[in-house]
Amino acid sequence: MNIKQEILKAFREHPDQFISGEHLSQLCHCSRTAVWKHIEELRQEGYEFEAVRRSGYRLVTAPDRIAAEEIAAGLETETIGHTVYAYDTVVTTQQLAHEAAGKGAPEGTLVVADQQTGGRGRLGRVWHSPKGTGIWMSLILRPHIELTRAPQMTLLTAVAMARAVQSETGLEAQIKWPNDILINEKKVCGILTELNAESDRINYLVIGIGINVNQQPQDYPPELRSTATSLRIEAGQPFHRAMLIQTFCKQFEQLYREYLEHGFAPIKARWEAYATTLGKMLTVRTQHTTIEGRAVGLDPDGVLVVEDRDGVRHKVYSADIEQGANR
Ligand code: BT5
Repeated sequence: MNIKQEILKAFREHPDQFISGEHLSQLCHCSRTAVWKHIEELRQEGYEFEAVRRSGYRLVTAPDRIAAEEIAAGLETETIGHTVYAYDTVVTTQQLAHEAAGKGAPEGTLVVADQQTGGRGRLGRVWHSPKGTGIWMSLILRPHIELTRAPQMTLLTAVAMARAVQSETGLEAQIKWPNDILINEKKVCGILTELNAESDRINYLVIGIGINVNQQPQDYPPELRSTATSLRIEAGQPFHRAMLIQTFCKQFEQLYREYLEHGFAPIKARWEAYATTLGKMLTVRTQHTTIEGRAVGLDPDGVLVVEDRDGVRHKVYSADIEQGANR
């Protein structure tokens, strides 16, 4: 951590409190002049401090930036989010994460951008990623799991994000199989899991996560207005994106550890608690066929099981689903 990160961390740990220049200089192992210089720099970047003689400084507001030091200050994880590459504008964080992983970026590395000009969804679809509003990030992982288990990571990520949303905003999130998070039936987050593998060994996974945080309705193109939402639209207030990233990292790390130690079963149970898909009538479109039926559950590996009108059960590994009324 550099001095600026140490300073921000100290303020995050003591919200609304004054911290003396003396104390900050001890924490950061630097002179009081250096503390003052860094606080001035932070002010230039949009942080607002109140300074009171003899009491010290108090952080009044932090800008909604997703810079690496903003994510590092107050991050409570051991690996997830410890290395962060933060950018203003990129084509897609997925590509940059693949490149970083190819060069040996460690497990838990996050690539984050303020804007994507070529954000992508599954099957070459477009992910709308306007500037300064959402979180567009890709997480690099190197799990020792079989290739066929990779889709479970999408489900795990969805649970981690649903929990993070709930704890940061109080909003109730639901998961639509396999990769959507909904609030009040509108899409607030999408997940795209990509992998690099040799024979049946995973070299690395890149989990792309796009979450709409501070968009207003007019920020969406017309074709998304009836299906997409943001945390701000749902809660009626903006949120600090770096804090949501920190909470997500913490939730993710807990679930990921549980998964590596105990397998998919505990994740499955948690996923089911958030699922909006189960028990519903669905139209399931895979690359080869369309099935209409009721979602009866996940099998132990996380594959969706759909029962059609003739009572035949189909295992659905990857598809788009449209949800209908309860049978
Ligand atoms: C997804 O695909 O939902 C996966 C989205 C992953 C985005 C992240 S952002 C960081 C990383 N870098 C990338 O380039 N991608 C990842 P899919 O299930 O195929 O859904 C795509 C569909 O969602 C589109 O066809 C639109 O209908 C809709 N959509 C696009 N942008 C949206 C947005 N911002 N909010 C809600 N819905 C959106």
